[in-house]
This record gives sequence, structure tokens and C-alpha cells, in this order.
Amino acid sequence: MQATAKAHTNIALIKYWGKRHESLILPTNNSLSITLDGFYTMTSVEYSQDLAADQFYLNDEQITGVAYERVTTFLDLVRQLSGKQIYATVKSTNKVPTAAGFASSASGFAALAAAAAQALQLDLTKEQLSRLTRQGSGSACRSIYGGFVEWEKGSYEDGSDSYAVQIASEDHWDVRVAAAVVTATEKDVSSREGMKRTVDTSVFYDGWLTSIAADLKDIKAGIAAKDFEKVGQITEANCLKMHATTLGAIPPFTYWNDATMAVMQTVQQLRKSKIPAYFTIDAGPNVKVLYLPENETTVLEALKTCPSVTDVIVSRVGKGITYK
Ligand code: 2P0
Repeated sequence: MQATAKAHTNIALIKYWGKRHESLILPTNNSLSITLDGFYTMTSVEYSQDLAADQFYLNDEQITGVAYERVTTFLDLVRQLSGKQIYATVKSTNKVPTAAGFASSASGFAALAAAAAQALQLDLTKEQLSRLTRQGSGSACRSIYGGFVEWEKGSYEDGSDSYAVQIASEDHWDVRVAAAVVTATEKDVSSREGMKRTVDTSVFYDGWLTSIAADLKDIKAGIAAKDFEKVGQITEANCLKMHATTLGAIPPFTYWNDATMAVMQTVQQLRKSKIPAYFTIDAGPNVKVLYLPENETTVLEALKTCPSVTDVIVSRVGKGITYK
């Protein structure tokens, strides 16, 4: 009754931004991501009849409080599925190459779900595993798969049709993602709170939602055709639209700081000198930059010499869940 799984994090090109159901974690829109090989979580889950409660260790430190509650609440779902009332020791290691303040909920819940289900021999399909993982953290349901992945929002109230599917494997296309690290401080508004505030109050939220279908259709065509400029343009525009919704919320907020904007300008400068590079930003100030392998030296040089960047971490398109 023990298993170990490894999951990579992912970066959304079309963002998940808003829920239609809070506890089931059902999104208002489809999203689309690339799984990244540079960041991962390795998690072992061991069930034992001797335990009276779950235990959670992250990077060798025992975790209590909110982070522990999220893990044990998720394990309750796995217990329900298995019909076994049995507790587990969870040991996770986050491989984030620097203290960068990168969110690890995507790789974290994907690895936890995979290891917990495997340890109880639930024998889930990828689709079932993605659906289970979604209930830990939305973006995590995409990390079950490698390559290019779409999370179908679904329409059923019980969430049974809301899970991710792979649209192209990790071998389809060698695009690179450089994560430009600008700060390691805790953010003021969590992504969970930020998306809720935006859905509830932003005057720009309807505009965001109506723009998604065209972005998805166009980016999928771009990925299939390996049209980098098309994929990059849609990615950057989708990111800017997501962040625009936060400015229309009450009270308004932004995840950007001056360093974020400096990196965005560096990327725009690269394009002026005919290097195709495009940025995307999640619920924090760090910037991820998409580029092609032939431009790696130029792109990394530009990012590393940007005064506000403290570190640059390169990822290739990564694999889905693996078991040890
Ligand atoms: C994404 N983000 O698509 C978007 C873009 C942040 C910006 O998914 O509440 O940690 O656990 O479902 O998945 C971050 O939100 O939120 C996120 P929950 P999650 O990657």
C-alpha cells in the first residue's frame, strides 16, 4: 500500500481564470497548457492501519495548518473512491531550482493524486485520474499528461465531464520556456482569492469569457501547424486579457510589479530585433518566456542581463505522470 509518483508543473497558454463551482473546482472556461520539465514534485504515499490521521511532510518538514488540511481533504476523496478508511503518510519533495516563489500546487496535487490512487490500486484511467486531481487544484488536472494539454471545463453539475486531455505529446514540438524570476516574496492575493474576486466583481470578466473560444480554436491550429508566432501572439494576448480582468475587480489588484513590466519590455525588445519570443504571466510577478531552440542563446542573454531578473530557469516540454 505504498507508491511514489512524479509530476511536472505546467504553464497555461490559455489561462484557467474563474470557477463555476468552488469546492468541486469546476472552471468557467477551458484552458490549455504546456507541461514543463524544469519543475516537478515527487511524492510517496504509504497507507497504514496503524495511523489515526494523515501525516504530510514537504521537503522533510512536517506540515500542519492550511497546507495539511488541503492534503488530508484531498485524501478523503481518495478514501471515498476506494471505500477504505485508512490513513497515509505523504512525503513530497518539490524540485524548484531556486527559491522562486513558484506555485507548486499543479505538480503537487498531480503527484499526490497519482501516488495515492496507485498505493490503493485504484487502477484509474488518465481521464479518471485527471478528474480526481482537479478536485485538489484546478491547474493540477493538466499535469497528469505530458506535452500540450487542454482542460475541458465540462457542463455537468457533478463535474464528471471536467478533466484534461492531451492534444499533442511532448515529442510533437520542441518549444522552450524560460522562467524569469523577479521576486521570492509571498503574494498579496492568492490565485484562488484573485479568481473569485474577479468572477464576482470585475466589469471585464464577461469580455474575458467571450474571448476564450476563438483563442482556443486558433492556438490549437497553431500548435498542430507548429506556427510559433501564432501560438506566441495568442498566448501573450490571452495572458494580458486575464490580467486586465484583475484591474476591473473590486477592489482592483494586479500581480505585476515594476520588474514584471521590465521583463515584458525586454521580450518586446527581442521581437523588435526579429527574435520571436512571447511572455506569459500567472498569478504572481514572475514572467515565463516562450521561444524556439535556435534563439535560446539570444533570449537567455537578454533575460539574464535584465536588471530586475534574479534567475532564469529553462524548461523543455515535459512528460506526464511517472511512477517509481
Ligand atoms: C492557470 N492559474 O491556468 C491559471 C493562470 C493562475 C493563473 O491555475 O483554486 O492553483 O487550486 O483551482 O490551479 C492557479 O490556480 O487554483 C492557476 P485552484 P490553481 O494555470
